[in-house]
Amino acid sequence: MRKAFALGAVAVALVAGSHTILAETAGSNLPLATVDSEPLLVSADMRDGQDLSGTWNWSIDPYRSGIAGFHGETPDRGQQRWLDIDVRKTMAQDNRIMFEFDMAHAQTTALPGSWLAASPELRHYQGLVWYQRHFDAPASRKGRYFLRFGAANYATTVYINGQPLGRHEGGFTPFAFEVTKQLRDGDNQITFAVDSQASANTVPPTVTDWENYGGATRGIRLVHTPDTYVDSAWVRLTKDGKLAVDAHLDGAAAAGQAVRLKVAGLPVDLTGKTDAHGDWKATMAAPRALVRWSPEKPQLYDVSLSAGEDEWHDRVGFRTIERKGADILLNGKPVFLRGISMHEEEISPNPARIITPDNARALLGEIKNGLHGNYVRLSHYPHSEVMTRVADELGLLVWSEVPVYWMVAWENAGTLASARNMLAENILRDRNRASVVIWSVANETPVNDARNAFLRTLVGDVRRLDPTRLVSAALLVERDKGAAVPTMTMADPLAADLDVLSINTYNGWYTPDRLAELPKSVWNVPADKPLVFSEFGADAKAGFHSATNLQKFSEEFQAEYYRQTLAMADRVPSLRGMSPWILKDFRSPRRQNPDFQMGWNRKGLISETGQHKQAFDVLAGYYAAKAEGKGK
Ligand code: GCB
Repeated sequence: MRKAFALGAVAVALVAGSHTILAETAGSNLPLATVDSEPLLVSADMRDGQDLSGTWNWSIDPYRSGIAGFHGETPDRGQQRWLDIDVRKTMAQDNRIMFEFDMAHAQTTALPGSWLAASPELRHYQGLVWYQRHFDAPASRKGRYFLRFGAANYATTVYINGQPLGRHEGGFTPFAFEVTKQLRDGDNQITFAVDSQASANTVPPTVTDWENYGGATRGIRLVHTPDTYVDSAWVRLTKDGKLAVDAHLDGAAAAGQAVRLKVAGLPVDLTGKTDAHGDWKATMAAPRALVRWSPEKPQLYDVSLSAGEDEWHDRVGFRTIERKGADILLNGKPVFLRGISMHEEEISPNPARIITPDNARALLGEIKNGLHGNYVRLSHYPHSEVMTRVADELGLLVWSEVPVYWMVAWENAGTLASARNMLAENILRDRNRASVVIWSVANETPVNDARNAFLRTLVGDVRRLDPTRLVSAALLVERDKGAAVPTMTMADPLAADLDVLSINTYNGWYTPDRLAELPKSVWNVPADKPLVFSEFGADAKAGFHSATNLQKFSEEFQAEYYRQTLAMADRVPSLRGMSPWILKDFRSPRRQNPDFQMGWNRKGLISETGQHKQAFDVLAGYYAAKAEGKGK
């Protein structure tokens, strides 16, 4: 299938990369789904389909016996979990046959959701897990059917009715396989293996500061389309005030197809014909009546694109975002990003990365209504499409990121291909979300030539796939050891390639600086670009108090840290926003102080169960004043 944005090089490098082993399951030798080969099904959540959430059988496979035999060969039949057979019956009928699995009688769990919370013995399991379920195919089928995974962490191999479909790498972006030919009347069986094990070459690699939630963490659906359908569509407002559409059709009637774009409630009726490749691009002057999307008025429109038998739908907000000097302009006006960072983890004592619309609203509602925010950094990887839809709905600007985090294998071609593919999958999924204003390509990566080249390739991809948004990356700064006051300098050559400069700072938490000294900090940064503090924060255990000596981990320390850091921020002339670390306490196995952490990073302004800490009110007060135009 030809894609208008083809990243041909990605597929080639990914296949090559699989021999260098990104994920352990890479050895399975099945075709790898990439943006070049897979159906994109943009806005698939708005299409007809069958939800395959619910009860699935599961079975662990720590030695990956279903992927390869113990000499690396194809696994023998006794280990092939995906076989479409009745294990008990087959063994009872012929005593020469033996299977070391029986998926149909294995224990069950509900998907989507990470296996870490499915059973106590899986709490710290990293490796391969098999899942299987049966479902009835729709009766009297016509058109095309696709098996679409919202995301599965990290490497996934999928089978239907005993036949392999392919595999996918990357834990946070959607992928799909066409199953039109494989579906059969009545009962169908889906099996998939998902391997959460990171390696030095995966993105992210093994060492992070968050829980590695293995498994199918987002929805699985059987999506239905007509024979020829709109595989990708992007509808937007351009900086010069036009409505623009780019679409790509897939199917026998894709070329020379009549297409028509409508926007409910607006005088928009744009017609045209696809070219020989099934592509259509068109623009028109934006109607005067168009209400621009903004955090204050998150106006969304029902957009439809009809093409032959297909009608593609989405709910789209129209706005512009630009950089002008050190300013970020939303709809032509300077905006200050009143934000906070967030992991994809629901409010719960035992989260499993289940992002329902209600869970997303609970989290984002704390930012919008509780903190008086207008912005969220969805760190450190693409979050669920449910989250960006709710951000559109509530009116929160979004920083969207790929997990190029800390120490990535910069020299590995497969790693670069993998990062490029997940970046492309993320952008292509969310280009229609008005909320998303910044694509970030990395977090806290040490400067070196290989890293600079790697990140510049990603920046180039963003500019090609979506020149309408801003590009950033959270950069490291150098601290002047001899200076009397905290003095930091941005010496990263990547700064020249970015629209928004971004710094994470933990002075006063990881450094012995006294909090009262923080406001005197000096930041040497280029003055002609907007700066955001993409992180700052301090741990506090909800309910632990230390009012007199402000001990670390107390709510009082965290609150004072915020007061002083915000006072520091007020003195940085090019500062245009911030996303302190972090909205909610989150699981992190590297955090094991028994009094305060026990596997949780406690930098949340709310606890894992939603309890507000004192610093929440400090930030809420600061943002309320900013929103009223009182702050600087
Ligand atoms: C950082 C990282 C973030 C960590 C945070 C911390 O700089 O970007 O992923 O969780 O610091 O808590 O140390």
